[in-house]
Amino acid sequence: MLNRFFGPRRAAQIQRAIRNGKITLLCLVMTVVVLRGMIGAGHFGTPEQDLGLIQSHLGNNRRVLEEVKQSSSEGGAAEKEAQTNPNSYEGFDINKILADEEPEEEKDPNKPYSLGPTISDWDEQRAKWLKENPHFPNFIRPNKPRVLLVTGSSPKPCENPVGDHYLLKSIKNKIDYCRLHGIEIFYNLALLDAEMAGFWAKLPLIRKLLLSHPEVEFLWWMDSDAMFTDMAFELPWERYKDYNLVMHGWNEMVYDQKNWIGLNTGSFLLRNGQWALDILDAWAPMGPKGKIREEAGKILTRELKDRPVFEADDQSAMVYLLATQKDKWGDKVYLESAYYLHGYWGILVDRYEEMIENYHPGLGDHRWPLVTHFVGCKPCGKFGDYPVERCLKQMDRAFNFGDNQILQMYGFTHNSLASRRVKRIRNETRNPLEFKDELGLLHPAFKAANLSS
Ligand SMILES: [Mn+2]
Repeated sequence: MLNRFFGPRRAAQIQRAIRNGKITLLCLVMTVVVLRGMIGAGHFGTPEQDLGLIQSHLGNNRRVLEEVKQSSSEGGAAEKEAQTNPNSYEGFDINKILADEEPEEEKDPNKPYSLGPTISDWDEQRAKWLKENPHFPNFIRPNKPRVLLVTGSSPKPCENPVGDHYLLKSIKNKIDYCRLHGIEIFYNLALLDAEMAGFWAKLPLIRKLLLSHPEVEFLWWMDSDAMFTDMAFELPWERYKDYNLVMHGWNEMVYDQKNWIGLNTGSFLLRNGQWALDILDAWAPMGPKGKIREEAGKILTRELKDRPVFEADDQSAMVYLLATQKDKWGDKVYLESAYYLHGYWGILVDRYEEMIENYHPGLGDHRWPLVTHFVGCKPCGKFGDYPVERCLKQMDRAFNFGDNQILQMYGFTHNSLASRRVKRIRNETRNPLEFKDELGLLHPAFKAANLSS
């Protein structure tokens, strides 16, 4: 029988496979299914005959076989079936399983917005907790604070499915950096406070995490549209020992010019403490969506340099807060410009090849930027400020540029910055532990559990 359907050579192979056991046979099932899909049924007998043959050797794999049976309909009906078969993803509409959002409860417009109950003794509460929980120290070593990187995206799927793929690349990129640097990571997909949707959603989230994790010394907020492009750069923690908020920016642009791009809130550090709760409270009032946010947007556009007309955003509000209350906050805010805690993609992405040619990871600045931030690209939204093709192409390049530093640890690299494919950069060895990776990222000193020095 086997000879008739498969030819003598294949029949012999099949008989050997049967002897080798069920696992091998399961692989064969797949092969048969794929071949039949490619060449067309009938050539190997009817589906029932194939299945009968296979089934007789495979008692307990009925489920797999039944699925195979279901998906093996013949001829021109295949396309139509892809649309109607409940097992096919082709014709499925995601909105079927996403429950409609309930209408929001009306808020009293006279009640001032608040992020939560007033807390004024957080430093004391936190100090007591740290004393009682010595196994959760807020410093891993001297000058190595415990850091929680926080990022997230909308609870809904992206407007275009490709956007979700870029979110995946972006979180993979952050997981890599955080693993290498001993940083914890939190990905948020929930809108904790409906009033603070959009760029303001980070505020209630940050407050919640600071209060729930007293062991965290610094919270590092990073937008989903920002990626690490220098995997070897460790932040200069010592420099920030007397500061509570670190953002990329320039003092003159914020305090003198009141320029709305004098700092960037897409990647910043906030030290856990009473000061953080206070500045969050001072930052939040322009956030509630609707009339408040719209009216606040008008003030910000009027008061800040070069700001376009649009509703209040968290970044403009921070510039406005610092510029108008410098005495209150300024001495604890560090505006960093010595390296790219945030780096605007427009001035970086076309220089990656030049950087590879002349420099090396670990510098963090214009020679090898720590972060490339795709401000204005909005890959998950409907409409950005730049051509989609340029955004996605450059996001791929930034991802691969950073990913090459991960792959080199394992002996691979992307074929080019535009390529998903990878190639080997060295041969396998029989003594894998003798190998030291180029950047020392397999066992970097900044990740070591204990430094003797
Ligand atoms: Mn952003």
